[in-house]
Amino acid sequence: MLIKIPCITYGTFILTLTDSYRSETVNEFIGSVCSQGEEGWGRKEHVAETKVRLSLVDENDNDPVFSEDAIHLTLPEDTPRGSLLASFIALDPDNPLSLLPQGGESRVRYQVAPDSDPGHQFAVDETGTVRLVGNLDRETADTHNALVWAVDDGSPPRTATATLAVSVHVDK
Ligand SMILES: [Ca+2]
Ligand SMILES: [Ca+2]
Repeated sequence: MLIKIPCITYGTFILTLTDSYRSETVNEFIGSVCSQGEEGWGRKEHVAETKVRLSLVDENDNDPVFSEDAIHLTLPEDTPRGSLLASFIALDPDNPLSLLPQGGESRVRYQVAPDSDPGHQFAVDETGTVRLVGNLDRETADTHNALVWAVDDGSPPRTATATLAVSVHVDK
């Protein structure tokens, strides 16, 4: 993208972007800077031109986004440990094409919110897959609402939350 920068006679100048560019879509500008001598544009030897390359640094201004905010399951009480229960996928809009260590980079890590799983019965791996890692006991709890966090790698990080709702029944 080429941006226009007004010519100046002499001195220093400050470049100001007057539009709100988003670095998720544009991360580099090339503009021309020129200056004219005291006699104006009539004498080419007093005209100098240089190019300025501007790179935008992405800010982490977007939360990750889950493809599904909630998954509801009904499970038998004797569901074995290690069973795959659900898969959550979250993407981060920040700087999705960049390999530079800035912004969110579209990488997220997953975590089960500790307060939502006091019995440590659910675990999520780096792909967003949730497994049962404890025993289900209908007499202790017949429903569970485990919150899955997707945390981006921005600074500071931003978080999105999805819910895995589980109803426990006795398999007869
Ligand atoms: Ca951003
Ligand atoms: Ca982000």
